Amino acid sequence: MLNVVIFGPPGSGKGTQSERLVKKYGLAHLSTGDLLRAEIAAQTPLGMEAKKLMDQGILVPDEVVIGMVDHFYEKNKNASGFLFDGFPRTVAQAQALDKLLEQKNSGIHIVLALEVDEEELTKRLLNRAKSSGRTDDSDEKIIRQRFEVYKRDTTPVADYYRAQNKFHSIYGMGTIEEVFDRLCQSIDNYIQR
Ligand code: B4P
Repeated sequence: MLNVVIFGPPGSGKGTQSERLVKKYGLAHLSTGDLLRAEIAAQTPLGMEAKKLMDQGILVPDEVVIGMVDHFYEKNKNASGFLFDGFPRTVAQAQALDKLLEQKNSGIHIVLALEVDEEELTKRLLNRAKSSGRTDDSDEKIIRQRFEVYKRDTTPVADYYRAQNKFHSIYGMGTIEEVFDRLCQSIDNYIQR
């Protein structure tokens, strides 16, 4: 079993790279952003509540996200491994994930953190807004708010995994293929060690 976390600020390429990584390594793709957007599209009460927060660039409450992750994990429990994309985003989520995996006699093996500067992140998000229609991408003020939330709530997650010796920093600038190659190199090194 291989359980990977892909980590990084908004627009760093987590979703983009995850799509490729799950194909190459045969992993189940758990994207909390995609799960939340599916709830919004289905107009569920959870989705309606989440939309209000996401449109402001704020995180959805931990208990809501953890509940969704539990459900996804149960549905895919026979998978040969998971790629966690955009989750965990807080230390409480990281602790809940460790607990969930522990119950299944498993754990996180490797955390890959994409490093991209803010100017490039803003460019990518504004560019995505043109085709995705995502409200959280279209306004620079909301984008800045997402960066602030990331620094305040999500960067402590990096220390959480550093303390477990699982954290790997990956240079996330350059083409999608170049970044993909760097990610694969880290995973392959882990598998072969
Ligand atoms: P997410 O859906 O997780 O997404 P993201 O952080 O916006 O983007 P990602 O890093 O995946 O970027 P992508 O590859 O698409 O989160 C959205 C919101 O959901 C959060 O703000 C929060 O409110 C909520 N949420 C999600 N998970 C949560 C959790 N666990 N707890 C609480 N709340 C949660 O790349 C962006 C763009 O860049 C794309 O257009 C892509 O084509 C482009 N791109 C990618 N790599 C590139 C490269 N190398 N060069 C040029 N362009 C590139």
